Formats: sequence, structure tokens, C-alpha cells
Amino acid sequence: MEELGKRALTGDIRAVSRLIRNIEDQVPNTHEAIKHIFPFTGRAHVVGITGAPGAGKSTLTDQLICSIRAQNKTVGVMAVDPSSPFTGGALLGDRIRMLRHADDPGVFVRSLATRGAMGGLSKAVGDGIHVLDVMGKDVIIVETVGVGQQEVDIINHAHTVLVVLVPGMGDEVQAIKAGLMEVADIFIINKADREGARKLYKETLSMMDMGKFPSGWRPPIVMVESNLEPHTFAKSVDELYEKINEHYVFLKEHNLLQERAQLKVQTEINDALRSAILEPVLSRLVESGEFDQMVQKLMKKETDPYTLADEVAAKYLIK
Ligand SMILES: Nc1nc2c(ncn2[C@@H]2O[C@H](COP(=O)(O)OP(=O)(O)OP(=O)(O)O)[C@@H](O)[C@H]2O)c(=O)[nH]1
Ligand SMILES: [Mg+2]
Repeated sequence: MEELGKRALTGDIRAVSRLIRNIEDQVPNTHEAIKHIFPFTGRAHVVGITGAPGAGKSTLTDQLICSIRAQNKTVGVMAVDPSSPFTGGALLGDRIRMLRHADDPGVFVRSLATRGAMGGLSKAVGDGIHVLDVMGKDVIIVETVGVGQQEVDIINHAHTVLVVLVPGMGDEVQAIKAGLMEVADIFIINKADREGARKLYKETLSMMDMGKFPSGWRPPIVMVESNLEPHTFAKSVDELYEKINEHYVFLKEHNLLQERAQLKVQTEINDALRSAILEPVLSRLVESGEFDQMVQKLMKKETDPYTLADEVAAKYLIK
């Protein structure tokens, strides 16, 4: 596994693909490869793109690849699918849509479909970013479907978070509810050709007017439409890329990159501890049948969850 890590460091596409697949399948000793590459991570600009299913994230990403390549930078894309049974078809769409970049060695696109249990998805995303990072990609785009907590978690892994809103979905309300206002570095009003786009723009703007921005960065709102003229689309995405770069420069100039990096490693140690401590204990409890017994006891109100947890802690934790 360490060997895979070494080969990934040289930019070996097959090794990188294997690693991403192992991360996806949660092959246990994949950690050995990550241990090996970790010292070399932290070079890339990680951009998260999130929004409701079908908001147009992949269409945007595909075009963003062009803008990034036009500046001679290399790109790695990871489309994260937290619930593969439902969005399996969409994943296929991702691949097809970005196929025009398939022959470009400066572009590497992969999807990551993995079970989300117990921070597993977060761990997989973090590790996947590391792999794309050490293979030498300048910019890494992580597409996550905005479902539940997922969209908020991207802040733990990305330097710049793009939130895609589309007209006619009541998104402005959803965005507040989901805590997206706090995580967005740039808002994108997508499908601007659709009715209600201007209204959504204004609503987002007035929401911004009420917001406080302790860091000093006020998230810009960019309107994009991919349905009309390809040239217009390309131009608006070039502008979006400019904003993305501005944000990165802002982070650097205000020493905020360190803050994001710290958030990232905090998340990583959390995820790693879960996987090293909580998961093995839980699987032992499940395998021995103790977990079932606990459930039965709780059903009969013979005890409570905290007493049970204390008992498990007493057994496994050295104090
Ligand atoms: N009207 C309109 N449709 C668009 C626009 N951009 C994308 N679409 C369409 O919206 C649909 C979904 O686009 P995707 O790019 O796959 O959206 P996504 O957010 O990646 O979708 P998931 O990954 O499944 O969540 C496709 O049929 C696109 O053709 C736009 O600007 N205007
Ligand atoms: Mg997509």
C-alpha cells in the first residue's frame, strides 16, 4: 500500500486511480498510503462546489476546468456521491459531461461514491483530496450534492466554497436553513436563463446585506447560465474563476489560509480517531452480539444509553 503512495507521488495515474478506488471501497490498509503521502500535501487550492441535486454543478465544473486550463493550471475533480443507490445515474452523467477533458493530461476526473456512515464520507473526501494534491494538481474541485449535512461539511475540506442556487426551488430559504450562508465564499445563481433568476439574485443580495462578515470577505454573487450561447457561458465562468482566485488571494493575504488548514486537520484527526477507536469497538460489539443485547435492554427500558456507553468506555478506555 505504501508502494501505491510512492507511485501516487510521482503522478502515476494508475496508482492514483487505484488509491481513489481503495478509499471509496474503504480498503483498511489504504491508511498506509495516506501516511506516506501526508507530508507532501497542502499545495493545491481546494474548491468545493455544492448545491441541490441537479443545480448544474457538473455543468459548471466542466466549464470551470476550461477556465482553469486556460491559465495553464492543472485540475483534479472529485464528484462525491453520498448516496449511490439513488444518484447512480447522475454519476454516469458527470463522467459523460466531463469527457471532453479525457485526453488532457492536466485534468483528472473521478467520482467517489462511498457510504457515509460515521464520518466515513468525510474521511474519504479528505483522503481523496490528499491523493489529487500530491499527484500535483494545482486546483482541486470537489463536487458534493447538497443533501442534509453534506453541504456544510465541505467547509472542513475546501479553501473556497461555491454554493450553487437555482431559481424556482425556494433555495434562498433553504440556504439559510441549511446554514449555507455561513459556509459560502461565493454564491452562484445558476440557470440564470430561468424565470425568477433576478428575483433570486436580489433576495440573495439582501440576505448578504443583513449578514456579518467577520473575516472581511463578503461573498460575491455570480450569475451564470449555461443554456444560451456557449461563449457567454464561458465568459461568465471565466469571471467566476477570477472570483475564486480573488478569494484565494484574500485568504493568503489575511492569514486565513492557516485557519482553513487548521479546520481541515481538526476534521481529519476527528475522522481518523473515529476510524481507529470508535469503529473497531462498535464492530466488536456488533460481532459479539452485545450491540443487539443493548438495543433489547433499551427497548425494555432496563437501562439507558449513557449507562451503556459508560460501561463500554470502562471496558475499553484505559484511565
Ligand atoms: N435551464 C438551464 N439548465 C441547465 C443549466 N445548467 C445546467 N442545466 C441542466 O441541469 C441539469 C443538471 O445539470 P448538472 O450539471 O448535472 O447538475 P448537478 O448539480 O451536477 O447534478 P447532480 O450532480 O445530479 O446533483 C442538466 O440537464 C443540465 O443540462 C442552465 O444554466 N440553465
Ligand atoms: Mg453532478
